[in-house]
Amino acid sequence: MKKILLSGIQPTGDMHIGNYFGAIKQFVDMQDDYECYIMVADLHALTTVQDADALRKNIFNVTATYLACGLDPKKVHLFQQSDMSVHGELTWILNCITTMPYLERAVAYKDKVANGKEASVGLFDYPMLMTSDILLYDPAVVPVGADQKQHVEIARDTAEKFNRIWGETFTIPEPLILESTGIVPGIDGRKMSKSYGNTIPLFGSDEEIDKAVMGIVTDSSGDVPANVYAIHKLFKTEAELAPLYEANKGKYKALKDALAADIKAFIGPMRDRYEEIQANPKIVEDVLRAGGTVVKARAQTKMAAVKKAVGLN
Ligand code: AQP
Repeated sequence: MKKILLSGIQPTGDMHIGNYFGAIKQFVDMQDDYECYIMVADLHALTTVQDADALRKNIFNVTATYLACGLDPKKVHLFQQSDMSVHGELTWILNCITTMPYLERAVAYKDKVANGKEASVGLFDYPMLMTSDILLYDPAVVPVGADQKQHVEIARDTAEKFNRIWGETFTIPEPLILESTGIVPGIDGRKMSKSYGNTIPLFGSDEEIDKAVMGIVTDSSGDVPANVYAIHKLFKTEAELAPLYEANKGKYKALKDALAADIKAFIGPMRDRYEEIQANPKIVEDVLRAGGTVVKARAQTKMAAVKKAVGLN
């Protein structure tokens, strides 16, 4: 029997190359070796996207991105989180064994408060919903970017706590974070993030890719523009890059042009497929419907076991 893998992406906006290298690429690389549950985390997205048309469009686009990047719905269970009402049901049970001070230590929540914003109850409770997303499928691994490590640790702690109180019910999941792509830098050198406005779009037009690459922040103190090189390493090996950077010492424009060309060559075939899917929306509808049916049966079976364990049956 194959080990189980679970992960997901929030439909909160256009996918960027950080989402691809930090998460989606792992899903594609692992789909033959694991039984994969990959979701569109639309309930999580509600903490930020509160425009119904925009959310629908984003859900479609994340699913289309999964398919365009090479996830095969015949091998992978692709589903929409909100189709599984048991994720919310389990969240309530887990809320009841989780303390407020414990969740107050969650980085996403702390960052928001530190930036002077009022966090919604949904954002505060986000780690518990994510814990439910994970535990319902008993995954051995959860491939994520480094920013999500703490959330997987919360899932581990909560599974252990549940098992202590009510008996062995959940598998303890492991985060899977690749050192090379755990934090993909954005064009300003910080972590690439939609909310920082420092992204290179995954399926942008050539012009959008050129514009983002030309905007990579460089300083004139050395031969190699560090931010350009850090992103370039995602697309070519260091051995492949060495002669290019040697021949173009200090020529930042030439190096940016080479990076933009490499990004376009790499993304081109996936972008073509993405555009085909955009022109044929039924592909996405069919995939989510079929995935949802299979996943629902599994999630409900697990939830029945949880209810029995806690005395709610
Ligand atoms: N820069 C990144 N490097 C490595 N991994 C990344 N991920 C996101 N950005 C990077 C990983 O992509 C997956 C999906 O993440 P998400 O749905 O939680 O989106 P996100 O992390 O919220 O993406 P953003 O762009 O950073 O959104 P905002 O700005 O809204 O917070 C996860 O596995 C994540 O680690």
